[in-house]
Amino acid sequence: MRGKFITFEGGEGSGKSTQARLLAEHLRALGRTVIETREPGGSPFAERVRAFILDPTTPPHAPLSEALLFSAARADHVAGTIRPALAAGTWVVCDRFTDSTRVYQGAAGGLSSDVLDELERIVVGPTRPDLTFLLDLDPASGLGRAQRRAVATGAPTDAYEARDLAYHERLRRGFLDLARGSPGRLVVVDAGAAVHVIANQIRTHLAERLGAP
Ligand code: Z5A
Repeated sequence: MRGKFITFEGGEGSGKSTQARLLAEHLRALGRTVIETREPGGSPFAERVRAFILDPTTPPHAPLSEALLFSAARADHVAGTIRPALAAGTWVVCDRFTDSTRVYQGAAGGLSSDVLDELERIVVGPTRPDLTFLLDLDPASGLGRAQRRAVATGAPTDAYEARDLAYHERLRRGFLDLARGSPGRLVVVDAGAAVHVIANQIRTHLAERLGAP
């Protein structure tokens, strides 16, 4: 039986990686085989593209160029990692997917939905998420979390984190608009709550939407 494909979306520091990891651990404890993956990235080629995209020294480029780079990474990730795993009955938990392109390059970058529809048709085809958790958080809090983590780990700020608050507000509105358009797939979760509270809400939503895992 095909595995389930679950994605996490949201702005910077909203806790996607934390919740993706906790959900994967929960599913494994219930006996599921699970892979955790991410975008951009998730395959050797896509990880190389990720390094290029997020490198602060990469020269500025147009939203279309950016969407094509994310799509090049995604094509390899879907074909080489996600599809084979799902076909083998493995559940796939992915940190960001096509909704991020819709919001970062579409809602915030200005690319039309026609272009994004076509890219998804070519790159993703029928491999769509069964369920997506949108971790919704006030951008100032999310950026604060990301900055505290950067100070603690010494990691450099990436090109997206460095953009102003108005840009991050646009991203938040873009994600919430997507959620309104796909209520059957996209579940909005209040990411301002404590980590374990959010994790419990996600498990409850998962069981309601997909049945007992
Ligand atoms: N991008 C794009 O433009 N188009 C696309 O198609 C795709 C992506 C796929 C990838 O960066 C960038 O690529 C991304 C969009 C763009 N923009 N940026 N930046 P990334 O993968 O490096 O970064 P990210 O996806 O934004 O992840 P993040 O900043 O690491 O945030 P997160 O995964 O949502 O959060 P976290 O790592 O789980 O938590 C952040 C910190 O907050 C950490 O210290 C946690 O311990 C803490 N945390 C987590 N949850 C909580 C709660 N509930 N309370 C308090 N503190 C918490």
